[in-house]
Amino acid sequence: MEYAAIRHYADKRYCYATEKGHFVIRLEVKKGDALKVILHTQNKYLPLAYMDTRQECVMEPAYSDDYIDYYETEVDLDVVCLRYFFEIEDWAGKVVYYGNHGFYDQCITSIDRMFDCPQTLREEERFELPSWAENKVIYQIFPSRFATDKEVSEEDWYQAPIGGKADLKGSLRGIIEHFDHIRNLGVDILYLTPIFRSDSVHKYNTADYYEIDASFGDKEDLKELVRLAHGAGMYVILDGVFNHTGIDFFAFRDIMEKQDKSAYVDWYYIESFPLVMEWGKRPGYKTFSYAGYMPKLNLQNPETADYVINVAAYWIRECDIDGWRLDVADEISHSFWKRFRREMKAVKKDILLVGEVWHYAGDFLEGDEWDSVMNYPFYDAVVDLIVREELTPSGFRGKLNFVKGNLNKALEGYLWNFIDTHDTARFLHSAGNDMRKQNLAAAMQLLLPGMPMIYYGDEVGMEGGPDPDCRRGMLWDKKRQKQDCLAYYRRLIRIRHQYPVLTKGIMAVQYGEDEKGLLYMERKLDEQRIILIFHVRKGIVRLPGLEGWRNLITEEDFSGSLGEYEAAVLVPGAATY
Ligand code: ARE
Repeated sequence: MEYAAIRHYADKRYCYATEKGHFVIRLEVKKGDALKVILHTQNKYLPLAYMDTRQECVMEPAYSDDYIDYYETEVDLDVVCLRYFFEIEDWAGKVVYYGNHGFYDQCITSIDRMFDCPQTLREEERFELPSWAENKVIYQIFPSRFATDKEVSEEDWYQAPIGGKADLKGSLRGIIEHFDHIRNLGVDILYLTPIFRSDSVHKYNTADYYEIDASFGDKEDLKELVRLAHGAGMYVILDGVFNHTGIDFFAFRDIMEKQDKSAYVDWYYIESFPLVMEWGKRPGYKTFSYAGYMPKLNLQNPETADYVINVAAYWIRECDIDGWRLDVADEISHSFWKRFRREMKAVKKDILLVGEVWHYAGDFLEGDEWDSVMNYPFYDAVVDLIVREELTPSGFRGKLNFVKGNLNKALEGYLWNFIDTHDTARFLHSAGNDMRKQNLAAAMQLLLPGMPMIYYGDEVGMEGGPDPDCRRGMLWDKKRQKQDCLAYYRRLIRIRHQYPVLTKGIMAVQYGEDEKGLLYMERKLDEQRIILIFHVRKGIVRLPGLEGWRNLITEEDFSGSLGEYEAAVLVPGAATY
C-alpha cells in the first residue's frame, strides 16, 4: 500500500456537510491499493472507553481517476465535534489505521491520533447553490454576430472567414426577434458575452459599465429580453468583465489626462509615468495578457472594488438578470470574490455566479466565492478523446472523475460543460468537419450531469476556426443550416429534460472498453434505468445482450451495434418516447 498517496484533511474539501446533520467524508487512496476502507467515528468529547458510541461505516470507491480512488461515505451526525480515523485493508490482507496524518499498525486508541471535524462549523460552511440552475441547458450568444434588426446584406452577414473587426450590427432586438429559435431548441438559459459600451466587436474592453452599447440597443431592450425569457421559464446571464476595463473608461482616461495627479491612479496597476500608449511598446501598467487596451483594475483598492460591486448589483436590480459569468476570474483575488458573493446574494438570493478559468479551479469553489465554473477540463477531455484521439474512454472517465473526486458533490450539476466557445475554434472545425464527431461530443455534453452550454450556431452545424473565425454571423438562412443537426440537438435536449435519471440517477455501472473505443454508463433513479453508450472510434462495434432496449436517439429499437463515432441512449423497451 502506498502511504504517500493516502490523503485526507479534516477541512471542507474532505469533510463537509450537505445538510444539517448529514456529512460527506472523503479519503484518497492510490488506485487499486485498497480492498476495504472503514471509517470509525465517535463524538470527540466522549471518553474513548464509551465503545457503544463508536460507529463503523464502510466507505465506497465513489470515483477513480488514472491514479487515485476517491473513497466516500455519507454519515448522519449530531455532535458538536466529530473525531474519526480510517482503517484500510489492502489485497494482501494487511491492515493499516490512518488518523491525524499518521499510519498505525494497531487500531487507534488515543485521541491525538484521530482527525477532528467541528460539525457546526462545517454546517455553516455548507455550499448553497441556486437550485433553479442545476443541470439546466445554456445557450451562449455573442451579441454582435448573433442576430440583427438592421439592414445587413447577406454577403456581409455570411462572409467567411470573418475578421475580428467586421461589424455585422448584431443587437439585443435581433435576439428578441429570433427568440423562437432559442425557445424551440429547448434551452433554459441565455448567456450573453459583454454588452456594455465598448468600441470593439467583442466588448471585453469596457468604456462604460452603466450603459449598454448603443449598437446593441439600450436598457429597455435588455429589460424586454429578460421579461421575454422569464415569461418562457428561462433565465439570462451576463458577462462581468471586472478584471480590466477599456482605455476609454472614465478612470483610465482621467489618468491619461492628469497622469500621476489623477485621483484614480490606485484604480490600476500603474508602473511608471508618463503612461506609454504606443503600439509595439510595453505599456507602463498591468494589462490583461499583453492587451494594452485592457488595463488591469486594482480591486484591492476598496474604492475600485465598491465601484465594480455597485455595477454588478445595479444590473441585477435594474434588469432582474439571473447571473454573472465572471471574465478572467482566476486573476482576481479570493478576498474580492468572497465579498462579491456576499453582496450579490444580498441583492438577489439565487443569483448564479460562474467563474471563467481554463484549469481546475477548486480553491474558488468552496462555497464562499462562485457557484460554478466554465468546465475547461471537460472541454479538454472531449477534444482529446474525439478530436485528437489521444485519450482512451477510460482515460476520459478518469479526467471527469478527477474533477468529481476533488470538488464538492453539490457542484456536479452546475459545471458548465461545453465543446467550444467564442474563445476556441468551433468543435466541428477542430473535428475536421466530421458531423458525426460533433454529434458524439454533443451527446456527451447534453446527456451527462452539469450545465451544458451550447455555443450559438453549433446546433445548425456552423463552422469556423479559432477566434475571430469562430464568431461568424449566425446561420439564419434555413438552406445554410444543417437541419438534421438541429433536429438532433433538439432531440437530445428533450431527452435530457424528459429523463431526470440522466442527471439525478446514481451511476450504477460505468466503464471504458478501450480496445473497442467504448464508454458505457448505466444510471438508475427509482424505477427508471437508462444506459448511455459512446462509441468514440472508427468501425462498427457490436453490443450483444441489449435486445429489447429502445434507443432514444434513433427512436428505434436498439439494433445491437453502434457505428463510427455514435452514441446511444437506451431505455427498457416498454418506455415511450
Ligand atoms: C485577441 C485576438 C485573438 C488573439 C488574442 C491575443 O482576437 O485572436 O489570440 O487577442 O492576445 C477578448 C476578446 C479576444 C481578444 C482578447 C484580447 O474576446 O478576441 O483576443 O480580448 O484582446 C486566457 C485567460 C482567459 C481569456 C483568454 C482569452 O485566462 O480568461 O485568455 N478569456 C476571456 C474571454 C475572452 C476575452 C478576455 C478574456 C479578455 O473569454 O473572450 O478576450 O477580456 C491557455 C491558458 C488560458 C488562456 C488560453 C487562451 O489555455 O491556460 O488561461 O486564457 O490559453 O489564451
